Amino acid sequence: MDRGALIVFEGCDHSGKTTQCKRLVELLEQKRIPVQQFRFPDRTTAIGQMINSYLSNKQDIEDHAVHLLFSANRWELVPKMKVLLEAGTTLIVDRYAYSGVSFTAAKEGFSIDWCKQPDCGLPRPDLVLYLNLRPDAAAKRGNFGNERYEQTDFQAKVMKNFHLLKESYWKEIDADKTEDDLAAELGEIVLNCIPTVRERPIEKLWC
Ligand code: NYM
Ligand code: MG
Repeated sequence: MDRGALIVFEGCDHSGKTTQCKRLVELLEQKRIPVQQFRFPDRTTAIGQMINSYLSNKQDIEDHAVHLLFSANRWELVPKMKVLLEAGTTLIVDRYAYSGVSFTAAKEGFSIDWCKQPDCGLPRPDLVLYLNLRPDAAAKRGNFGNERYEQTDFQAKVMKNFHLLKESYWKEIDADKTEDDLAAELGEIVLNCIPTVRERPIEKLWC
């Protein structure tokens, strides 16, 4: 049985990740390619609900502890992700461990290296689509909301961290274009990627 591809979207807020994930799922469905969408944090689980109350400022959680909760929220979905991948379903994932590391490492006293440890061994994406948007272009797309981390100076640190995490299987995409143009560009990249992973084993992230 040919496996599906694990495709992750990363990028700063307002870069268009969520919209483009949805467009991509629609495209694959149209082409009858088995696909399922994931998003992290997945706020529907018990751990995800703790993360949600933290992000919406209803609850304070110590910085190391919340980092581990974000990671645990990925690990709890791994069995489901693996079953789907092995059954030939392509997964389109809105944020992953790179957001986990980039956001926590933007806080005082956290190294990139420490932040990576809990996510070591997660299924390694076949492709990371990093949507790159300058902060001024992102700002034009709307104001930040009220969630924790949604401040310009913090986001600038997050963006620097993302750039430190780039690997060979990342594609950096200029997101400063129309939704349709971006969707067409991403669609082509993903349709080319899926057939190339069919017989490749699923690798482990950061180890
Ligand atoms: N975030 C997301 C983290 O701090 N660590 C993580 O591991 C992940 C996956 O949560 N500001 C942050 C990034 C976002 C926030 O994400 C919620 P979204 O995509 O707005 O639901
Ligand atoms: Mg958000």
